Amino acid sequence: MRYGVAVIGMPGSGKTTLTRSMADIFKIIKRPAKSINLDPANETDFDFDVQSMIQTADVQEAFNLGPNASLLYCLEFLNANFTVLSDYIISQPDCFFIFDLPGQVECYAADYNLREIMTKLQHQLDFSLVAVHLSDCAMINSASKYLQLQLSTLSIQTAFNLPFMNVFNKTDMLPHQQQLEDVLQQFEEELIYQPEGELGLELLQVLNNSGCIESSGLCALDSKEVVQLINDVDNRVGYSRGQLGEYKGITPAEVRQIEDYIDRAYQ
Ligand SMILES: Nc1nc2c(ncn2[C@@H]2O[C@H](COP(=O)(O)OP(=O)(O)OP(=O)(O)O)[C@@H](O)[C@H]2O)c(=O)[nH]1
Ligand SMILES: [Mg+2]
Repeated sequence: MRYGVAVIGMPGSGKTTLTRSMADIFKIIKRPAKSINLDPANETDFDFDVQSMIQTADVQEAFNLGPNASLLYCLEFLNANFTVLSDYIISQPDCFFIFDLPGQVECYAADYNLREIMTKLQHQLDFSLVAVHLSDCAMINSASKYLQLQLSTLSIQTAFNLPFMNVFNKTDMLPHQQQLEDVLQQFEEELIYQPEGELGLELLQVLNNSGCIESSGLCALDSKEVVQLINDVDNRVGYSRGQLGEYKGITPAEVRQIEDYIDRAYQ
């Protein structure tokens, strides 16, 4: 069994920041981990980068395509050449994998390649995966935006055949240090006053009853919050600390130090 987390979400929501924060914490807690960039338009500096296979700029030029169509082309190419990715993963035994995925909704709503790639990871490489879906708190400034965002998240969730964690990132950007729950509650109450009030409320009820859009908050720049997220991810994928042999060859005092570091995230 292999373990990993797929970080998805809208452009600019903090996927790459979270990928890096998790990789940094894995170093501190001595968990062997690899970061995999599956976004052909991302920055570089990953252990495996899809841009070593194909680049959106080249595709745009070669086929005279726009940025979105060339992104979809790259994902199709990656899917067709999945063995390049799988060979890399197989060459890295006993590692936890963090996948940084593209943010454009087209990749999920109107295309099947990312879903197929995730399914291949599960079925061909025996991955236990969870999707962490990020939304940007700063983007939800009205009740109707909130509803829109939750519906779009639901559509992405249904496009993926994976356990799903819906996370509002950048909680440090909430105005006047408000709590996320209060902000979301306020939007839910405000929905009644929207022109499409009844429809909005009914949609919200469907979302709540389905239980699939349970949200939590995060600041991807705060290491304590990222440690807590990692613990939630571990629970969702069924990973127990130490399982990848991260505590082998270190002294009991060093193990204690790591446990203390993790415990401090909850204080
Ligand atoms: N204040 C704050 N800024 C954040 C947080 N997470 C990410 N950012 C910032 O948000 C910006 C976008 O972050 P990225 O990690 O590049 O977002 P992304 O989702 O990878 O973006 P794309 O790959 O372009 O879709 C950067 O300036 C980050 O520093 C957070 O929790 N709080
Ligand atoms: Mg990114």
